Amino acid sequence: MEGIIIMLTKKIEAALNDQLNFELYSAYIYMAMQAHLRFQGLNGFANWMQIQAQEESVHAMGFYNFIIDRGGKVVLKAIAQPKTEWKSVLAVFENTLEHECIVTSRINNIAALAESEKDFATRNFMQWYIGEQVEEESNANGIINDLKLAANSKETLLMLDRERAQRVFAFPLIPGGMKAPGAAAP
Ligand code: OFO
Repeated sequence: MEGIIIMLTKKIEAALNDQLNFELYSAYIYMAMQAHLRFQGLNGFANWMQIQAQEESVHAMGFYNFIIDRGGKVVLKAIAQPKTEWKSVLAVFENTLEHECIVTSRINNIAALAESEKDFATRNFMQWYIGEQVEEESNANGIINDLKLAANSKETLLMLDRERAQRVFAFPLIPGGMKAPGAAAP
């Protein structure tokens, strides 16, 4: 059996390619939110979104590399156009949370599919994303709570904006999905 890769089923390969596209779509959404926030002069929140978009690109590459490692074919599809306007900063982050909940249910569906197909390598790979989604939802929720507490206070909004300027990019190390230059193997 040496040298033989246990191939992905067509069903799993399609689901992983769809999620690769959805992660790129996530990056695109957060880039659109970043552009909107920059336009409003909220550079701290925009910084938070820029890092969010960078993380999503790495999440996408995780799927990309995993598909290849399992002997599958990566198929890139068109990325849907994101929204360009939101009525408030709160609306931006409510939209973020809403989007992350959709991502969570998609990730769970792939994990469930992998279990039903007895593809335990894919099931294991999805575990990192399951954990990541807990963090993604909690981060968005935390910012929503802060923004609700700020209510209509411009001073508090500016303070929250400055806080978000502190966020720095940390390369997400996805077990089984990392081939990016400079990324240490986990
Ligand atoms: Fe990829 O975690 Fe957000 O979408």
